[in-house]
Amino acid sequence: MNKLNVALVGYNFMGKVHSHAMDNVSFFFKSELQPVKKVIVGRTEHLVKQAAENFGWESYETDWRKAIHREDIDAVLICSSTNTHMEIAIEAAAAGKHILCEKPLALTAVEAKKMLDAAEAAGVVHMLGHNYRRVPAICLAKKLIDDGKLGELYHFRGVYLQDWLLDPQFPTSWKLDKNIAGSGPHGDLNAHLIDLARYLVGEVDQVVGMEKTFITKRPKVKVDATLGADFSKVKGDVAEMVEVTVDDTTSFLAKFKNGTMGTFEATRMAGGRKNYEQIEINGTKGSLVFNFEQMNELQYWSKEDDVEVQGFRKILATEDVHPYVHAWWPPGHIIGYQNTFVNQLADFIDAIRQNKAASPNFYDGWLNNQVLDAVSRSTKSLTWEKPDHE
Ligand code: SOE
Repeated sequence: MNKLNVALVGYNFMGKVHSHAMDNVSFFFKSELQPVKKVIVGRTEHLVKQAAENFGWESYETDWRKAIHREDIDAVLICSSTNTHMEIAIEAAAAGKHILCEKPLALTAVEAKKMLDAAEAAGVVHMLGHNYRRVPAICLAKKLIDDGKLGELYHFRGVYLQDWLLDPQFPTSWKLDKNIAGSGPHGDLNAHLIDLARYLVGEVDQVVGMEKTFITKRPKVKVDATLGADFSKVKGDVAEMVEVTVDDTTSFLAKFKNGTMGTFEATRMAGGRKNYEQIEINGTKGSLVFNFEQMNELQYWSKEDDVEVQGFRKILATEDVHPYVHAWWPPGHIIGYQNTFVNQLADFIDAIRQNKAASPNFYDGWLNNQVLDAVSRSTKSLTWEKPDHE
């Protein structure tokens, strides 16, 4: 059994879910290449030390450069804030390490292109962490579309709704700082919708959008409060009020190159919506609906069904014929959020083992960043913008 020695940069939510994937991938996906949790990286020593213990990493490091330049490291998982992605990825590529980077790839398309160029020049495997492509129901949607079951596509309708910022007293965090995150739910959530749209429908030609920050100042507290933080514990600990420099919501219209019309909406202010990522695609012959809150299901309507029984049918993507399912449980036994990261890691390892391109990769990340940037430009120019203007 060959070993793939891994360094993980970041130890919060994404660091945790990628650590979980590292623990489980070899158990469920048999491969000649077995990943090893060598070193986890974070700036704050006592926290990264704790994370190393909790998540079972062999060692920890407070300087990412030291970790990625270690001779024994083969691959780097980048799960730190968006503003750090470019520097780490470029240096990791130059050091010959394979890279799996969280989304959005970079703060801007210009940065993303530099990452792509560096990874291609070094000849390393590069992958972008859009885990929702690894949901069996989404893979099934892709197959149905590719098989022509929807006919010519008319509409893509995507919403990604969360509500964790609804309370104006919810503290600020790096995710609300434009210099660190690039944007708010636009880069955090629309990036996922754009990825699914590019995967299922095709390339985006033009966009026009609007964005708004409803709560312009939020309390700064001594701990970083992001999704999942126990707000009740940090509420009394306010140091000062600081400006929110990202959007609370961004919506946009898109025209795809193949003529499909798209609408997108991402927000953290939709009360009652937790991780409501829903896409609907309508074509000449059929329609599909997927919602991550019921991630094992795909709704399919076919115009070719007898009229008297026509209606959306709920397909459970839990059978051996559906991608990834064979690796998990017997048919009908559902999977969850964390499993998508295991599936993703299995594909990353496979790409390394076979020395082939991963998908989505930094090229996809570059195109995704272009769409994000074009939408942001259009919110200022108040006109249609083309993603390929960077
Ligand atoms: C927070 O909004 C977040 O964790 C995103 O960063 C993830 O990409 C998304 O999958 C769930 O929500």
